[in-house]
Amino acid sequence: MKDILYKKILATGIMMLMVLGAIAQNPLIRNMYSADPSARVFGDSVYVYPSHDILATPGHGRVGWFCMEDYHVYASKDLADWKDHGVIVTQTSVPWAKPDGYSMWAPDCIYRNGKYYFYFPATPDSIYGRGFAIGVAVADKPGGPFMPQPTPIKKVHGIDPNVFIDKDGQAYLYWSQGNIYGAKLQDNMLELASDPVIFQDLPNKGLKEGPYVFERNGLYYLTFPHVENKTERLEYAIGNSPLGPFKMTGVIMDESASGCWTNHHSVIQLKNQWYLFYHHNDYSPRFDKARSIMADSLVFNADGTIKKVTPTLRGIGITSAASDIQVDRYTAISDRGASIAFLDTADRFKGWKADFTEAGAWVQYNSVDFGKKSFRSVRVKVMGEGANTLELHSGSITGPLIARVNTIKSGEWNMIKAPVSTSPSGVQNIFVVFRGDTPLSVDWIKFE
Ligand code: FUB
Repeated sequence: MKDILYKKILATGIMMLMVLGAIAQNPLIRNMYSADPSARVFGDSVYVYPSHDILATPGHGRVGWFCMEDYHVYASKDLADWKDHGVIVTQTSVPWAKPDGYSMWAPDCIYRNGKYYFYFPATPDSIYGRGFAIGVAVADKPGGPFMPQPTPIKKVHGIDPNVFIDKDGQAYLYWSQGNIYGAKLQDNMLELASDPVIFQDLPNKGLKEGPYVFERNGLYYLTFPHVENKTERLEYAIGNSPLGPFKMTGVIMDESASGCWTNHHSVIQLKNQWYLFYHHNDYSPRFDKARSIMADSLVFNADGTIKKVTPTLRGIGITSAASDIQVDRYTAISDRGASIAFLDTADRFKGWKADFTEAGAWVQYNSVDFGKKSFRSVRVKVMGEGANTLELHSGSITGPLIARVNTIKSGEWNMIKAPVSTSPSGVQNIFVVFRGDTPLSVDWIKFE
């Protein structure tokens, strides 16, 4: 009986995890905080191994500081549906870590010879020294279960492990502790095969951490967060080999507008597109140790340099026209008369709404998939102080009219249905244009 109950609870849990999918916008994780995303392409899926920020309470971590006790892993085949595969490592399951360290900072994971190696920092038991040590947990599948090794990696003290395997099969471990370090890994992936080197020629002033190395067209990119001014921005250096020397080349992402002190990232290529995964504190604007992971496209110039990435709430997934299209997570917005605000400041995980105040204001939302079928109507979730009109266009503000929606005066959210005049096909950028004169809030739109 107990068994049946347990199975039912497990099945419900799994169902709930599946329901968390269908996101397709930033932040990628919407029911908890997440940071330091290490994204990897394993088979036909992208797996993301982030840190898991929680809020410290007296006796559980240091109040007002980073607080992390476990790791989850998320996976997606289409960059739109992200599924939580659950907890893979906890501070109490690591033999060498302090069980109440709450310091499971930025991790990484890599595949080699049929096994998945998950690298993570934590506060070790005092016999392994002070500060941070880095350990490994090993699994047969990218979603775990991961088995932590009994001891941390020898000669490695610091945070933010990153692993890179070169074309010749040699694996390298990178980490940070003020400076950025690198060393060869043995074939077993559990021990160093060379003495650590400190990368020179990187900025001397301002904290550097979170190294992430990748190779493209024979160039080796050492990318890392660095405090050039007040908070971290993502920078990169290029070299001809995995251990450098690396020459400072540029900035991948500027400091966050919200003032989040940290950023931490990873870079992947999926099919022909490159992506940058990073974090900001969108769900927690007043406390930057409660962060959320994001992803945006990354583009290279012909000479191999990287174009600066602008963070967006739109993110990277294609959104089905038949799902809730959260237009507040826009691609672009008019200079005046349109803005976004939290739906509920007491529960920011509920997300945002788009507020329109001036006729002609608009938001652009890219990559909506209308497929091949013809949509007949659109539903819009709105609330407004008067009757207004919204126009939905495809391609541009003056592009083909998809629908005209007449809203009603109401202090509560209403679902307004309107006929579709021209149903677009394929993947389209849509524009929501406000044609009213009293404030109107829009939560989402959905085609039927
Ligand atoms: O998440 C804790 C620490 O903040 C990471 O290890 C750093 O890279 C920074 O993101």
